[in-house]
Amino acid sequence: MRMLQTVSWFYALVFGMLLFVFVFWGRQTWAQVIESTVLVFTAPTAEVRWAVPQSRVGVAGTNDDTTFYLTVRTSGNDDDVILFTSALATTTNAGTYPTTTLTGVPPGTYDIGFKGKQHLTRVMQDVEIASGHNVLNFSQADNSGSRGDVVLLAGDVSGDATSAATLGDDVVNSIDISLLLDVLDDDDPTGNAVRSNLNQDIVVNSVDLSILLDNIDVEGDN
Ligand SMILES: [Ca+2]
Ligand SMILES: [Ca+2]
Ligand SMILES: [Ca+2]
Ligand SMILES: [Ca+2]
Repeated sequence: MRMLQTVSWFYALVFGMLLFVFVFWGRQTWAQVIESTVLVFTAPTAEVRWAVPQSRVGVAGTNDDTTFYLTVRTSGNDDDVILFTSALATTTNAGTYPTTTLTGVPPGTYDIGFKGKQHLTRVMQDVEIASGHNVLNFSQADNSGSRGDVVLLAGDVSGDATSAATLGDDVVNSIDISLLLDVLDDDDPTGNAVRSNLNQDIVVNSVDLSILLDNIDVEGDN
Protein backbone atom coordinates (compact mmCIF):
# COMPACT_ATOMS: atom_id res chain seq x y z
CA MET A 1 0.00 0.00 0.00
CA ARG A 2 2.83 2.36 1.01
CA MET A 3 4.67 1.38 -2.21
CA LEU A 4 1.57 2.28 -4.26
CA GLN A 5 1.33 5.71 -2.59
CA THR A 6 5.02 6.42 -3.40
CA VAL A 7 4.51 5.49 -7.05
CA SER A 8 1.42 7.74 -7.23
CA TRP A 9 3.32 10.70 -5.75
CA PHE A 10 6.14 10.05 -8.21
CA TYR A 11 3.80 10.18 -11.20
CA ALA A 12 2.06 13.24 -9.80
CA LEU A 13 5.43 14.95 -9.41
CA VAL A 14 6.51 14.05 -12.96
CA PHE A 15 3.15 15.20 -14.34
CA GLY A 16 3.44 18.45 -12.39
CA MET A 17 6.94 19.08 -13.70
CA LEU A 18 5.86 18.36 -17.26
CA LEU A 19 2.91 20.71 -16.85
CA PHE A 20 5.18 23.44 -15.45
CA VAL A 21 7.69 23.00 -18.28
CA PHE A 22 4.90 23.00 -20.88
CA VAL A 23 3.25 26.13 -19.53
CA PHE A 24 6.53 27.96 -18.91
CA TRP A 25 7.92 26.96 -22.31
CA GLY A 26 4.71 27.98 -23.98
CA ARG A 27 4.70 31.39 -22.35
CA GLN A 28 8.33 31.98 -23.05
CA THR A 29 7.84 31.03 -26.70
CA TRP A 30 4.88 33.41 -27.10
CA ALA A 31 6.86 36.17 -25.41
CA GLN A 32 9.70 35.52 -27.83
CA VAL A 33 7.33 35.53 -30.78
CA ILE A 34 5.89 38.90 -29.75
CA GLU A 35 9.32 40.33 -29.03
CA SER A 36 10.83 39.10 -32.30
CA THR A 37 7.81 40.39 -34.29
CA VAL A 38 8.26 43.85 -32.80
CA LEU A 39 11.99 43.75 -33.44
CA VAL A 40 11.77 42.41 -37.02
CA PHE A 41 8.95 44.61 -38.40
CA THR A 42 10.31 47.96 -39.39
CA ALA A 43 8.50 49.98 -42.05
CA PRO A 44 10.04 49.96 -45.58
CA THR A 45 11.85 53.06 -46.74
CA ALA A 46 11.61 54.65 -50.18
CA GLU A 47 13.98 56.89 -52.10
CA VAL A 48 12.78 58.99 -55.06
CA ARG A 49 15.13 58.67 -58.06
CA TRP A 50 13.85 60.32 -60.21
CA ALA A 51 10.83 62.63 -60.48
CA VAL A 52 11.19 65.04 -63.43
CA PRO A 53 9.03 68.21 -63.68
CA GLN A 54 7.86 69.06 -67.21
CA SER A 55 9.75 71.60 -69.36
CA ARG A 56 12.20 73.01 -66.82
CA VAL A 57 14.94 75.21 -68.25
CA GLY A 58 18.60 74.23 -67.96
CA VAL A 59 20.56 71.03 -68.42
CA ALA A 60 18.60 67.87 -67.52
CA GLY A 61 18.94 67.03 -63.83
CA THR A 62 19.98 70.54 -62.76
CA ASN A 63 16.60 72.26 -62.23
CA ASP A 64 14.23 69.43 -61.30
CA ASP A 65 13.51 70.47 -57.73
CA THR A 66 9.93 70.41 -56.47
CA THR A 67 7.98 70.30 -53.26
CA PHE A 68 5.96 67.08 -53.22
CA TYR A 69 4.23 64.37 -51.25
CA LEU A 70 3.96 60.63 -51.82
CA THR A 71 0.88 58.45 -51.59
CA VAL A 72 0.75 54.67 -51.18
CA ARG A 73 -2.44 53.15 -52.58
CA THR A 74 -4.07 49.76 -52.94
CA SER A 75 -2.99 48.10 -56.18
CA GLY A 76 -4.89 46.40 -58.95
CA ASN A 77 -8.16 48.33 -59.19
CA ASP A 78 -9.52 51.65 -60.42
CA ASP A 79 -10.73 52.84 -57.04
CA ASP A 80 -7.51 53.20 -55.13
CA VAL A 81 -7.69 53.54 -51.40
CA ILE A 82 -4.91 55.81 -50.20
CA LEU A 83 -3.18 54.04 -47.34
CA PHE A 84 -0.39 56.50 -46.63
CA THR A 85 0.36 60.15 -47.39
CA SER A 86 3.74 61.64 -46.58
CA ALA A 87 4.40 65.16 -45.31
CA LEU A 88 5.56 67.77 -47.81
CA ALA A 89 9.23 67.46 -48.78
CA THR A 90 11.40 68.92 -51.53
CA THR A 91 13.42 67.06 -54.14
CA THR A 92 16.95 68.12 -55.09
CA ASN A 93 17.83 69.88 -58.35
CA ALA A 94 18.57 66.38 -59.66
CA GLY A 95 14.95 65.35 -59.04
CA THR A 96 15.77 63.02 -56.15
CA TYR A 97 14.80 62.70 -52.52
CA PRO A 98 16.95 60.62 -50.15
CA THR A 99 14.57 58.58 -48.00
CA THR A 100 11.00 58.50 -46.74
CA THR A 101 9.83 55.93 -44.22
CA LEU A 102 6.57 54.35 -45.35
CA THR A 103 5.16 54.24 -41.84
CA GLY A 104 2.55 51.52 -41.34
CA VAL A 105 3.03 50.04 -44.83
CA PRO A 106 3.93 46.33 -44.75
CA PRO A 107 5.92 44.93 -47.71
CA GLY A 108 3.63 44.19 -50.67
CA THR A 109 2.37 45.47 -54.03
CA TYR A 110 1.08 49.03 -54.16
CA ASP A 111 0.32 51.89 -56.53
CA ILE A 112 2.58 54.80 -55.61
CA GLY A 113 1.69 58.42 -56.32
CA PHE A 114 3.88 61.53 -56.55
CA LYS A 115 2.20 64.96 -56.38
CA GLY A 116 4.37 67.98 -57.15
CA LYS A 117 3.69 71.56 -56.13
CA GLN A 118 3.00 72.69 -59.74
CA HIS A 119 2.09 69.23 -61.05
CA LEU A 120 -0.60 66.62 -61.48
CA THR A 121 -0.26 63.37 -59.54
CA ARG A 122 1.64 60.66 -61.35
CA VAL A 123 0.87 57.12 -60.18
CA MET A 124 3.08 54.11 -60.86
CA GLN A 125 1.02 50.92 -60.89
CA ASP A 126 1.85 47.69 -59.09
CA VAL A 127 5.11 48.64 -57.45
CA GLU A 128 6.71 45.96 -55.29
CA ILE A 129 7.62 47.43 -51.93
CA ALA A 130 10.07 45.17 -50.13
CA SER A 131 11.14 45.32 -46.50
CA GLY A 132 14.16 47.58 -46.22
CA HIS A 133 15.10 50.15 -48.85
CA ASN A 134 13.17 50.77 -52.12
CA VAL A 135 13.84 53.09 -55.08
CA LEU A 136 10.90 54.86 -56.79
CA ASN A 137 11.62 56.01 -60.35
CA PHE A 138 8.76 58.22 -61.55
CA SER A 139 10.65 59.01 -64.77
CA GLN A 140 9.94 55.49 -66.05
CA ALA A 141 6.60 53.88 -66.81
CA ASP A 142 7.54 50.74 -64.90
CA ASN A 143 9.83 51.93 -62.08
CA SER A 144 12.86 50.45 -63.88
CA GLY A 145 16.40 51.53 -63.10
CA SER A 146 17.62 54.38 -65.30
CA ARG A 147 16.43 57.99 -65.67
CA GLY A 148 13.65 57.95 -68.28
CA ASP A 149 11.53 60.39 -70.29
CA VAL A 150 8.30 60.41 -68.30
CA VAL A 151 7.63 63.84 -66.80
CA LEU A 152 5.30 65.29 -64.20
CA LEU A 153 2.65 67.31 -66.06
CA ALA A 154 2.70 70.98 -64.99
CA GLY A 155 -0.05 73.54 -64.41
CA ASP A 156 -1.78 72.67 -61.13
CA VAL A 157 -1.05 75.83 -59.12
CA SER A 158 -4.29 76.10 -57.12
CA GLY A 159 -4.46 75.73 -53.33
CA ASP A 160 -2.19 77.46 -50.83
CA ALA A 161 0.43 74.67 -50.93
CA THR A 162 1.02 74.56 -47.19
CA SER A 163 0.11 70.87 -46.78
CA ALA A 164 -0.59 67.73 -48.82
CA ALA A 165 -4.30 68.57 -48.73
CA THR A 166 -3.73 72.02 -50.26
CA LEU A 167 -1.05 71.20 -52.86
CA GLY A 168 -3.42 71.70 -55.79
CA ASP A 169 -6.73 70.04 -56.68
CA ASP A 170 -5.10 67.68 -59.22
CA VAL A 171 -6.74 69.20 -62.26
CA VAL A 172 -5.50 71.94 -64.63
CA ASN A 173 -8.38 74.29 -65.35
CA SER A 174 -9.49 77.91 -65.53
CA ILE A 175 -8.67 78.48 -61.86
CA ASP A 176 -5.02 77.68 -62.58
CA ILE A 177 -5.05 79.91 -65.68
CA SER A 178 -6.46 82.75 -63.60
CA LEU A 179 -3.78 82.32 -60.91
CA LEU A 180 -1.03 82.36 -63.53
CA LEU A 181 -2.45 85.45 -65.23
CA ASP A 182 -2.47 87.22 -61.84
CA VAL A 183 1.34 87.06 -61.79
CA LEU A 184 2.02 87.25 -65.54
CA ASP A 185 5.24 89.18 -66.28
CA ASP A 186 6.38 88.95 -62.64
CA ASP A 187 10.11 88.43 -62.23
CA ASP A 188 11.38 85.38 -60.35
CA PRO A 189 15.18 85.79 -60.10
CA THR A 190 15.78 82.51 -58.24
CA GLY A 191 13.33 80.55 -60.40
CA ASN A 192 11.85 78.96 -57.30
CA ALA A 193 9.83 81.70 -55.61
CA VAL A 194 6.77 82.03 -57.87
CA ARG A 195 4.65 78.89 -58.18
CA SER A 196 3.25 79.81 -61.60
CA ASN A 197 6.79 80.01 -62.98
CA LEU A 198 6.38 76.49 -64.31
CA ASN A 199 9.64 76.22 -66.23
CA GLN A 200 11.61 77.85 -63.38
CA ASP A 201 13.47 80.38 -65.47
CA ILE A 202 13.47 83.98 -64.18
CA VAL A 203 10.02 85.23 -65.20
CA VAL A 204 6.37 84.21 -65.44
CA ASN A 205 5.39 84.68 -69.06
CA SER A 206 3.70 83.19 -72.12
CA VAL A 207 6.01 80.16 -72.03
CA ASP A 208 4.58 79.14 -68.67
CA LEU A 209 1.06 79.87 -69.90
CA SER A 210 1.69 77.68 -72.93
CA ILE A 211 2.87 74.77 -70.76
CA LEU A 212 -0.26 75.11 -68.64
CA LEU A 213 -2.55 75.27 -71.70
CA ASP A 214 -1.00 72.05 -73.06
CA ASN A 215 -2.45 70.31 -70.00
CA ILE A 216 -5.80 72.07 -69.80
CA ASP A 217 -8.56 69.81 -68.42
CA VAL A 218 -6.07 67.05 -67.63
CA GLU A 219 -6.48 65.37 -64.25
CA GLY A 220 -3.90 63.62 -62.10
CA ASP A 221 -3.67 59.81 -62.08
CA ASN A 222 -5.78 58.00 -59.52
CA1 LIG B 1 14.67 75.26 -59.41
CA1 LIG C 1 -4.75 50.67 -57.64
CA1 LIG D 1 -5.76 73.10 -60.22
CA1 LIG E 1 8.88 80.94 -66.58
